[in-house]
Amino acid sequence: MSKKITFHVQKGGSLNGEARVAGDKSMSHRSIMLGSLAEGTTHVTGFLEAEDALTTLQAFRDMGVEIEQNGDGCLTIHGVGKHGLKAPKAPLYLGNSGTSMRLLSGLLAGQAFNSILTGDESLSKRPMKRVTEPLTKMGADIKTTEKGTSPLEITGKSGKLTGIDYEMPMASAQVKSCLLLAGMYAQGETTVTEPAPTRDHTERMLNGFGYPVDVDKNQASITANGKLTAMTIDVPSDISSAAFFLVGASIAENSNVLLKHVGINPTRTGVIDILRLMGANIEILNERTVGGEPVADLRVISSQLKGIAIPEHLVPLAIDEFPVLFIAAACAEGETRLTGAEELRVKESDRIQVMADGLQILGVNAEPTADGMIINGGGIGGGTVESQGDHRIAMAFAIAGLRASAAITILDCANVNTSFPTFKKLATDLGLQLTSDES
Ligand code: SPQ
Repeated sequence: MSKKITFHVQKGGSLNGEARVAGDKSMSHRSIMLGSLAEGTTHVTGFLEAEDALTTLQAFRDMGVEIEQNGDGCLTIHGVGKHGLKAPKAPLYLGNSGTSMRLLSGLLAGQAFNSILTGDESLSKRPMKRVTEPLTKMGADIKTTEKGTSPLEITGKSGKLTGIDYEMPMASAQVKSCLLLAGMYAQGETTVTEPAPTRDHTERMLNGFGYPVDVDKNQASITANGKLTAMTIDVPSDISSAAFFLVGASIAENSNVLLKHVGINPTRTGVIDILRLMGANIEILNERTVGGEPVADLRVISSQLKGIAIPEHLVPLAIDEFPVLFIAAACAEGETRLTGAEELRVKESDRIQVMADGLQILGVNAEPTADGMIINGGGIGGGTVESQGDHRIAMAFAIAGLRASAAITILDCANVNTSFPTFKKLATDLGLQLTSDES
């Protein structure tokens, strides 16, 4: 049986000092995938050595790729080329990681071997038809459960996929990336149109590896005519992990935190825009470009936040930050209203319902809606809340302790290790009064 971790956070305190948070999870996954398909040896620094990205790493080892872990986020990937993957001997287990499963389904659909993708309880409930339906239109053969969930049984259709022109019904970087990876093995062109901008790390990294992807407004197109040439990748810190401290230092009195080397790709910075609209004091310092991705240091100082109607165009640009943004809203003056965020219901947990349940236990006036939440700020009380095994919810409620009127206990926190294993250490070093126990 896997161990259960409980977080205990004392009320109050402030956050002060400097931190470099964990490497970007989305880019870490993609560095393994594209580095494996490249010709030559790819060196990665800043790789996120956390469970999600490590399941991707293991999956590629299981498909015959030699990957050296040299410690401290440094990897050497001995690429096997676009057609060099080998059949895995057993089903590929992808743990809690939606990104691994959805991107791999596209990549594996066009291989010369069959594969099976499985995951943990949470991943086994997440919708996969959003990828299997368009892949089927391309000629892929993928079986899901009747509910459209994993395990995914993929019959490799090497040389038999055909490009499509696909308009995504939802703004999803995972669906877009899945189809672009399948398009690398399809006859003709594959074009994906997104209803709103989503993270573009796949497109940027493919171009970095020398594989042509055409991006025109909200469309990305790819063909099978290309190859990946090994490169060096410096993965910046994950803005989704930095977000806990952007909110924490904003809501806690007398706080002043400098977050170093954070990725500020414009498809990821919605959290900064939303917090600034709420009155947060966040400075973007020392902007630079590292390996084709914009990076900066972020200084955040305490401020009294105010409630806002969150502009819908910012929702996909901050999609993973809403659990902690709900904590910011609970500490803000007045009403915060989120709409257009129904995608939150199909993440590692139903992030609208689970956050609303926890906030209500803590005495916050939070009303879940079909596509968002209405929160009337006015302070946070103490109590015991469930994270439902969702890493981002566990960390969001830990941050809530900074403004709570009593201690908060958070259940089922082991999955913090999927994205941010150093969270507890960094948070306590900065001043959060957080302890944990295991059972
Ligand atoms: O990998 P997973 O489990 O789907 O992770 C999450 C997260 O909170 O860490 C979502 F729950 O991030 C996704 C993100 O929500 C990572 C991602 C990517 O790397 O492409 C894209 C987003 O998902 P989607 O479905 O909106 O494309």
